[in-house]
Amino acid sequence: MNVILSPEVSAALAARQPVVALESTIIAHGMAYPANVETALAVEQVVRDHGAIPATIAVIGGKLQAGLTGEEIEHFGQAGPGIMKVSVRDLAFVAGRRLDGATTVAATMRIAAMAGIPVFATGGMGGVHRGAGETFDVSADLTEMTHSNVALVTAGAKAILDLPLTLERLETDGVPVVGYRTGEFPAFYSRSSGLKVPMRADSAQEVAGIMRSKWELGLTGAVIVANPIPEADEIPAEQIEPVIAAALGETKRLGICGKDVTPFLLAEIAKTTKGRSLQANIALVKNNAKVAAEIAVAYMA
Ligand code: PSU
Ligand code: MN
Repeated sequence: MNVILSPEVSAALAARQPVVALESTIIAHGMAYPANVETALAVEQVVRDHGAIPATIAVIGGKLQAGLTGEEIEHFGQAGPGIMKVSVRDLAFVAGRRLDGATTVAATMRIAAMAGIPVFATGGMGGVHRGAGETFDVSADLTEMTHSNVALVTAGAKAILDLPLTLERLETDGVPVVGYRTGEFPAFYSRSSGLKVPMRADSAQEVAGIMRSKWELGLTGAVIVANPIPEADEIPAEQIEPVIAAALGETKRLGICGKDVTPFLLAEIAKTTKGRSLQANIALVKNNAKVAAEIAVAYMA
């Protein structure tokens, strides 16, 4: 096993108990301190409250780890952008150099699959960026969906991305996108995007059934569970759209590219909305953790 499991995660997997993987880029690069640490710990508690064991995934001193201590989460939160954002491309580098790394959806999925953890909750997945025809900026999260047998619970994808092109790419790659109690692909801060999902499920048991069927058939890769933000916490699309457009303009103006794009946009949007986007972000991650725990319980039953 290439992954170091915490004693709790190790015992849970050995006993075939439900486990939910969680990412660490959201801690180090997705939110500011101390909200990032508070959220990471609260999300772990939500997973526990719904009958599963949380396994926050990161690279620590070059070791791939599933299940972090409170001190380790605090370290990632405090160090923030001082810790490298690690996608699949970067795993060999941080491992070889014995560095710490905050894992993106792609890298977290890969490590979860190595560890045998089939369910993963995030906030929002990466996707095809607006203007990708020019920039070629397509998140490695999408590539990973064809590789790792993990169900990813996500609040759709943020409207900083080109959502129609993201869905096109997933269709091409043969990745099922299942609307969870919705027929629409959610747009992270907003419940609706106007885009249809190709399929829906109305219970954790249905999702677990799709996961089993997919992998029993030898169909490699992810099942995306698109779970909308709770109504009470959503920001209507027409309110958030100008904020996103302005943030995208700033990226262009400052020449930000590569892996810096997503963290920059998140921080800009949080600044402009004076924390409202952060509040929505926290609410949707918790909601995803709850649904992921329920799916993990159903999958293990
Ligand atoms: N979307 C969010 N919050 C996040 C991210 C995406 O709403 O924190 C992070 C995730 O870790 C995701 C990564 O995997 O950004 C995608 O980065 P990129 O676009 O550089 O692939
Ligand atoms: Mn990118």
